[in-house]
Amino acid sequence: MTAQWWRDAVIYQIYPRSFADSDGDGYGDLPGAIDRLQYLVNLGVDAVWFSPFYKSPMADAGYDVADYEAVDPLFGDLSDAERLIRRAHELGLRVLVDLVPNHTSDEHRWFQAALAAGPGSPEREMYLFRDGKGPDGSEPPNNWTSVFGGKGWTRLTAPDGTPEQWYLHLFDIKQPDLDWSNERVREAFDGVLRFWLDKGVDGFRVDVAHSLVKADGLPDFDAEQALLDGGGGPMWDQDGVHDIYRRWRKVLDEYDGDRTLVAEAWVADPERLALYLRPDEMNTAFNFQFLDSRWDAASYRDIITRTMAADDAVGAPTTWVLSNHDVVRHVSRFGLSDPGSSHEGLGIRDEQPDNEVGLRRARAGTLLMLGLPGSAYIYQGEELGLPEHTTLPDELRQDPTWFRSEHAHVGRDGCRIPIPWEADAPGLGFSPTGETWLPQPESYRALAVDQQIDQPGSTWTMYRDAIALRRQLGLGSGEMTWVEAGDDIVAFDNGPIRVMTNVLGAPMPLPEGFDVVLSSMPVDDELPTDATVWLRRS
Ligand code: ISL
Repeated sequence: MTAQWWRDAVIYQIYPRSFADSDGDGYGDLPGAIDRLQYLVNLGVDAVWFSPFYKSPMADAGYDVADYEAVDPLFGDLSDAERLIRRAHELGLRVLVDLVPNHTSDEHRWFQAALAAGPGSPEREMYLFRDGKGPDGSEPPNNWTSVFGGKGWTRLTAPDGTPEQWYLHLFDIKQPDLDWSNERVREAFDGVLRFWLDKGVDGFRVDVAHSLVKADGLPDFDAEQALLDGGGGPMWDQDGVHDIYRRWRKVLDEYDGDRTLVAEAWVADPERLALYLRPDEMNTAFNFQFLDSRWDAASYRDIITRTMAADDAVGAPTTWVLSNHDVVRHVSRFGLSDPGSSHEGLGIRDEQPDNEVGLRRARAGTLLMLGLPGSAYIYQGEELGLPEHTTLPDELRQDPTWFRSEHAHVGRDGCRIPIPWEADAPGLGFSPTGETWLPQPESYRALAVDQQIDQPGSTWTMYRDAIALRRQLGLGSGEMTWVEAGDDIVAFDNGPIRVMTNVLGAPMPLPEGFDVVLSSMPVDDELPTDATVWLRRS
């Protein structure tokens, strides 16, 4: 593999509880994932990113970590994680793990020690405990809210029943925020990084990378004004956060083999996001502007141009992504009237998506994405064209965003359904007993892996061919130049390939002097609406 492999890699996100179950309890696990690594080799990806598999009470599906250096029994044990890393490397796959530094679980020993030690103790200073406002401290310390809904603060009660201090949680009540101005916290995470680097991981996906540092004094703020000002508020994207990543870069650089950091940072301004990618910080950051885009050619051209320019300015590659475990699957998103409204199941509550249109656009969007220079992320199941599960019974929902938003958001369970491996097996082959922690919709049967693998025209085969061709022709490290082809066409050259996506335009004749090497749907001499072609000069 090449040096700085992360510049043009295709990385596959495994959401462990929904990927493959080996022990029959209905939850995916690490041994199940190990058994399926060959599947990823066949698909042709370079690396795998695992969402958290650490010890956790699972209030936020593992993003509430109770021990960063232990595997939750739901997924296996530490020796399974070691075996996974070893086996992936034998197969030529790199491994990224998820790092959740903004908050711990309230069941983490650091938080438990902070509770026991009481106000003013060094243990409490690892988190953001504050006295409440008002004469009896009964008002929260400021007006911040939780991303998942409700107040951003919860008040403690002492063992004798008297109300006590409040602690900040930008997410669930069970996810107290750490105080990153505290050197003890920084040192503790140096240790966590080294623990996994020593085990051989190739890098980390950094959860909510833009939230670790909060503005001094934790000031009240006007959420609407902050949005108008282009920022999210005093808890997001503060300049001080960059010191942390400079420190981590140094830790990673102590290790050989191009270890990498990818930022999950919902920073809307591409120039601000690129600051995370300066040479002494992170290497890549998900381009969520691309994920959030309307199905609109001008919007794609604008986002691609601006992000690549901002990333080029700091010498970083752009990182493309269309789906992950937090957003409505892009087959269904593209089948909605406004694909931009994808977060926490928003937008899908009152409108059933048109998944037929959505799948056409999803395939077109994928060939657009994989034709661009930079790295790209694939979320498990998108290579099968899986839609969102939009008819989950409410009583089965598990995502805290559903509960905490008081059902205003349907939550993220619908994009986290267990993968269908075999059409005719119980539980679609997800687990040996047929158990699945969430039910699969009937539409998943025809989309199962065994129905699509190596089948001409299937979504799986399109992904495999695109990944192979992209590697063979060096598209990931290519130079792209825009081609003028009309308002509704996104068209560019990348090395020997011309990529053309017809976004809502009328069918258009293919340019002369080119052969089709790959297309998102069958084409003769016309490029249909909602389709992408990869062309090569004949
Ligand atoms: O903050 C946001 C918008 O500004 C959110 O979109 C937020 O960045 C996003 O929800 C963060 O997600 C990550 O952290 C969460 C976890 O629930 C998600 O699964 C994870 O991807 C808390 O750890």
